[in-house]
Order: sequence, then structure tokens, then C-alpha cells
Amino acid sequence: MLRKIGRRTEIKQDKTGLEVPPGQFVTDRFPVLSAGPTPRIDLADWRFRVFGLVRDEIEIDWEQFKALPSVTTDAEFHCVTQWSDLKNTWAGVLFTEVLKLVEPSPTAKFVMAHSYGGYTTNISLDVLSDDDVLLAYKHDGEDLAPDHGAPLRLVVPKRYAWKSAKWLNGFEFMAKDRPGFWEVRGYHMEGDPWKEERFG
Ligand SMILES: Nc1nc2c(c(=O)[nH]1)N[C@H]1C(S)=C(S)[C@@H](COP(=O)(O)O)O[C@H]1N2
Ligand SMILES: [Mo]
Repeated sequence: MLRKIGRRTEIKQDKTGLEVPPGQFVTDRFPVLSAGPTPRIDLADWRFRVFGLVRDEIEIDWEQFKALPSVTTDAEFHCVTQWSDLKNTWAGVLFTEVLKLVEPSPTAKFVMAHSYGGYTTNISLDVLSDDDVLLAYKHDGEDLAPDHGAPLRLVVPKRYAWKSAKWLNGFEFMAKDRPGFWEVRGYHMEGDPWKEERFG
């Protein structure tokens, strides 16, 4: 089914009426897409850092992270290689909960997500502060699989999935935007699937 919005954009819907961004097709599978090998992470050694333009930088371990309030949310997932998995249930900690642990400087406008293995991706603080952004450790009721980012991944439903960094281990608060792993290689700095912002 097609619904016209604006002059040019046509938004498709899947069988259940969920909207699909332009140029995407729907899959029920949950493919794995990684730029490198899956890092082996021992929970005992796992650390999460928040640093850069914040008043108090923090470094917490898995036990401290799991003690934070958790939520369960449903979200869609759109890969820039054109598959969309519209139904995912994530459990984890809201980004806004992490914000409470540090005091971002008023000059902080962007965040670089950092991962085990060296992957990075940049997102504006504004987009991350949305109430649907979470640091997830469960997918569809199960602990996150290693290939899908265990023990912890970022989930940013309103951006292409390359912004949902797997094996997340930190946030760097920044005044100016800076390209991450894929953004350096030509992917869009914002990556909004509804505007089809695939390449910069
Ligand atoms: N650390 C890390 N995170 C990553 C990637 C990656 O290569 N490394 N790939 C991204 C891309 S392009 C996509 S589509 C999603 C895929 O998540 P999945 O493998 O769990 O489906 O993870 C994103 N997060
Ligand atoms: Mo992707």
C-alpha cells in the first residue's frame, strides 16, 4: 500500500500497516551486519565510559550498569543496505538515564558512540535524548547474541541502523560534529531513513 506524503515521497506500508521508509524492503529475519569480527568481551572486564564535555567523567562496570533502571520498548530497525526489520523488542537502559549520571557541558551538542573493536558513530545529542533511544542488552526477550552486540548495544530507532553501535563501551560528548567509522567512508552524518539520508 502506498501513501503520499508531500510532493515526492511515497511511504509504503507492510501487511500489518506499519510504515516502511523509502527505498527499504521488509524482512522478518534479523540479519547480522558487522564491519569486522565479533569482539570477545568478558563481563568481568567490561567497562563503560562517558567522557569529553561532561562535568564528571564516569567509568562503570557491568554490575553498576545493570543496576540502572531498565525499560522495554518496541522499535523498527532500518539498515542502509535496504532491509528493515519493523518489529523488535529491546530491553535496556534509556539514554536519558545515562545523561543523569553526568552533567553535559552546555557546549556539548554531539556524541561519538565508541565500541569494543574500534567502531564509532556520531549522533547529535538532540537525537540521542529522544525517549526511544536505549542501550540494549536484550532483544525479543533473549540476552543479546554476541553477533548482535552483546553485552550492550545502542539502539537509535529514528536513524539508519549503522548508528546503533554494537558492543558499545562509551560515549564521548563533543561541541562539534565529527564523522565516525562509516561516516568517514561516505555515509551521511545524520542518517534519517525517512529522509533517505544514506550518503553525505
Ligand atoms: N560495533 C559495530 N556496530 C555496528 C556495526 C558494526 O559493524 N560494528 N554495523 C552497523 C550496521 S551497518 C547495522 S545494519 C547494524 C546491524 O545490527 P545487527 O548485526 O544486530 O543486525 O549494526 C550497526 N552497528
Ligand atoms: Mo547497516
